[in-house]
Amino acid sequence: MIQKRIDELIKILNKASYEYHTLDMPSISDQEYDDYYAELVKLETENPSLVREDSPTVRIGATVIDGFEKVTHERPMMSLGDIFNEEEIRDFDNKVRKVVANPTYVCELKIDGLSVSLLYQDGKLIRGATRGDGTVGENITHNVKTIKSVPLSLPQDIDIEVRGEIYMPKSSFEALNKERREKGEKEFANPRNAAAGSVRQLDSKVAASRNLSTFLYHIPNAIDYDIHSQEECLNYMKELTFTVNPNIIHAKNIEEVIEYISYWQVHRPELPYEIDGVVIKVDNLQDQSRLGFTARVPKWAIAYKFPAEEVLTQLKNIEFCVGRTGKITPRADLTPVHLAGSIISSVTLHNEDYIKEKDIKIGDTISIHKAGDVIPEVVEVKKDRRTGEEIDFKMITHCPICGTELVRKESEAAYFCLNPDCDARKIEGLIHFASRDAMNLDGFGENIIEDFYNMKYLHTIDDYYTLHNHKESLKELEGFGEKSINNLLVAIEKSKENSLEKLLFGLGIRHVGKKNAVILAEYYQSLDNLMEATLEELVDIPDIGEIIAESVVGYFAKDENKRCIEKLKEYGVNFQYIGKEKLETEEFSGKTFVLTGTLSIPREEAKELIEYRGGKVTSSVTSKTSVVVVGLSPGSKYDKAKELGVVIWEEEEFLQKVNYQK
Ligand code: 0OX
Repeated sequence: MIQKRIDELIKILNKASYEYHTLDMPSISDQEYDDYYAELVKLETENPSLVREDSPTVRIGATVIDGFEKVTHERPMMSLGDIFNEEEIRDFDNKVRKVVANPTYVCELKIDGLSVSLLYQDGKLIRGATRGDGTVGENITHNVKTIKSVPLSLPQDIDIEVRGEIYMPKSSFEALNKERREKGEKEFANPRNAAAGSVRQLDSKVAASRNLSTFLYHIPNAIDYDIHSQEECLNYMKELTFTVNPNIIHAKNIEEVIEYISYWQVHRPELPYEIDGVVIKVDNLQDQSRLGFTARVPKWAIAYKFPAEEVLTQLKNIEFCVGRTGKITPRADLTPVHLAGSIISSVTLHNEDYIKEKDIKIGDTISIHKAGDVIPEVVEVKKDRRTGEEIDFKMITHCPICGTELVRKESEAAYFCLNPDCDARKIEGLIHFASRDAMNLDGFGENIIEDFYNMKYLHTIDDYYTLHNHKESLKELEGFGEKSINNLLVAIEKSKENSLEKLLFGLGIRHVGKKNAVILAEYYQSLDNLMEATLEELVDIPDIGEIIAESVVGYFAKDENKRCIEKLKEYGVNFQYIGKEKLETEEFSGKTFVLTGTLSIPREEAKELIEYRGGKVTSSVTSKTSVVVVGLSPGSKYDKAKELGVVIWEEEEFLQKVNYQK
């Protein structure tokens, strides 16, 4: 009689728990649940011999173990290979296609938790285990039983192993850290660490209090259950009352996979749990078997990882770069790491003061992030990782290229090589002249310029315009043919028509950046006029201060610069301000834009496309922002835009509006 009532109560409570935690569709009220639960507790307390293993009362976590027992997985728990970009996604598809004619894929969100194996015998949960090294894991049954979305018994009395992820929802993670902060306890770095820390507790009360959850995605021997595809496998797990992630899709081809990834890259912040990528799986199980495994990972599945926004790496060395102005910039050589969509192997350390302030040493582990979404920057040194082997930074005293003693000017943090004949300075000056915002000499990369410099074809900027005289010799160079030389010469010819501000910026006058070059070009209209400008006249121009004015006058006073400009004129380089015709459009004119995330075109180019149409680009999102253009992996600006209700254009939409042809 009592046993019957206990059975009834367990059935009601487990069903209610399933509806609440797995289906998200409760059918009884919390009060009703609590009443049934209280009744069950009372009956079990009075009749301890009648307590069932799958009673929801085990979830309170009353078990304390004295150590983690090792368990050997019957089939190894595989990990996944990682990929990071579209090219690698297509490579994966191509490799699959070599074995499978028309593969279709299942795309799953890659839950950032810890893998778990759940073992059921006669429909009852008998063991929960961590992945461990893939072969041997740890028995965490006592903790797994406290997780409300894990069924303690199944609707069928079967023997089965299912695998998936234990995770901590973002909201529980925030609440847990708040509580720990208030108690003065160390906070968890992320939800994954918090989840892992929770299941590695001997006392299951801790795990019970942590509000962990699960998504299941794998049956290792699915074939034995007459399952033929990953999709069927997921459906079968749903039938067995496991929680399966609701955002999984079946993709007909790799294009649909890429679309799914792009979507979740943007919408990831809206999820109540952390994901770190997307898992792509060949759907058909027979195809999976044909593809097989490498030593470590399946060949039929792969993890596309979202670009990390902050990563750790090791600072291997500090080198010194000499800029065109002679400025010496220390640069850190890093162990290459993936960060926000690209591989980073170096980061600027700006100057000596910066290094001292951040207490950076050679050999340190540092965290880096992308400042303004583009340029990588050091966040901090992980001092707790120091071994004592790190080497103190020491600023150099002489130019690493020409050996001239460096000078630290008053009021400047940087050191300078003041030797005007320093090779490094000259090469940097030539590179600057050819750059996109200057004369835009398409095809002139840093290596070509350095080679031409070393071969003495290119020493000063006017030499670009006599390169055609060396065409025959250049053609002999390794890696060059008639076509590539012609392309370079065409780019040079084309540059002769540039508007004055590009030339002015390209001259590399100190303090005359892109913006000041436009101001001066607009004001003076021609280089000849500007060359005659006096200090007094220049400082009268709004936005032109004394330092800039002095630098301009000083530059044109030098004979070598005058000679160079004369030659440019002789070679037919345009000295007049042409300006840009503007194409004002309603969608852009007078509007303020913010760019965020990784765009497929250079940011500068996107900015120009907007400005050309009469829009303005600013760096932060406010209520005055008209449109936010989002690329891949947008950061906080995207969240802010949504919060303020600012119009959001995905990059594709933006490119369509500006008629951009890739
Ligand atoms: C995840 C996740 C991890 C099983 C077969 C190959 C690897 N973190 O969300 N792993 C797998 O698949 C395993 N799928 C996932 N969705």
